[in-house]
Amino acid sequence: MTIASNISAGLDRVLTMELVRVTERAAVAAARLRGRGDEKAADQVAVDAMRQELNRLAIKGTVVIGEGERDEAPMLYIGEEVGTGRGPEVDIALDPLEGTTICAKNLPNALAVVALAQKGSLLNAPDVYMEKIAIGPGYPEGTVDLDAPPAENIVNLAKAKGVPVTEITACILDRPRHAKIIEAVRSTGAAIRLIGDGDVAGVIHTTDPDETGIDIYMGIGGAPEGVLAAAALRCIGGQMQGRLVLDTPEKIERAARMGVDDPKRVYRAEDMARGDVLFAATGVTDGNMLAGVKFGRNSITTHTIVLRSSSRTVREIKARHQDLEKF
Ligand code: VTB
Repeated sequence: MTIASNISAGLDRVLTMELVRVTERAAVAAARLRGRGDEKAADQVAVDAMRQELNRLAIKGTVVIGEGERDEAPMLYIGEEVGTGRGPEVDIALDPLEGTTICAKNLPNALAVVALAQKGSLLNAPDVYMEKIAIGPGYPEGTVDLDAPPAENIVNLAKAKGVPVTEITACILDRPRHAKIIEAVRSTGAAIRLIGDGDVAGVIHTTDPDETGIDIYMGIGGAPEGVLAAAALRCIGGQMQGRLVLDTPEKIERAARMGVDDPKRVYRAEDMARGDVLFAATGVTDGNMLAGVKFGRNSITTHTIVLRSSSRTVREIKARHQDLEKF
């Protein structure tokens, strides 16, 4: 298949498996620094490892969601070109260590994450906040709405799920800015799982409530994390809405430079990650969906989820790595 026909037919299937190596390597590097209280060091090794693996892929890739803007991030900055340069032109969203604090404290759900899409199909979100709401697959369109009161969303979700409100659990970042949402959700009788960080995992967890215990994600988190979560939801199914928090002229201007012409726009998952999307996440610390990296005497075990939007395939890959020199 030629590169041109690859693009028109979607992304090369082989890339799905190649992407697994990218997050595996980043996760193993970060996991070596779990629980050491050093966020920066854990992030740095994950970035190095992810960049090395990305540069092995047969793609002409551009980082659109990365470690920051060029002047503030020496590696995997927005606009950095990655890959061998021979292959399809793709956009990449990444977070080599989503949940640096979680990793430093060795708490659940730190992930290494990457999403890949055809060029021009990922929202180029500035590093600002995003209001988010997400639920898993199987609910009628419009079951929840970013602009509806939080209590109403919870009640509508319970109805759509066919359970009492008390059986609904919302995942919310534990931040003072969420005091009102937390109060409103609790007033319905629903439960809340307050998380310290890691809202990419929080959103993904809504796709499998039986496994994770999470039905809905609500609240304000990072916009780059929002695009990554949207990419995952595009592949698994589910509904998500997000709106950039552009509360100063400077942020509006910065977003405009990145192509955001309507600062108040509500993006659905399919607006943030369009077309054929691949997504991979490897557990760094043990989590509700993915096990963390395990270091054995003669092997290292990783647990990865790898997804593709066009086929909606959800693959879980538990890998035992025995060539330890590579890590
Ligand atoms: C969330 C969380 C991330 O940033 O997006 C959060 O998922 C939002 O920012 O893991 P604040 O910490 O300022 O609330 C992280 O915590 C870090 O990127």
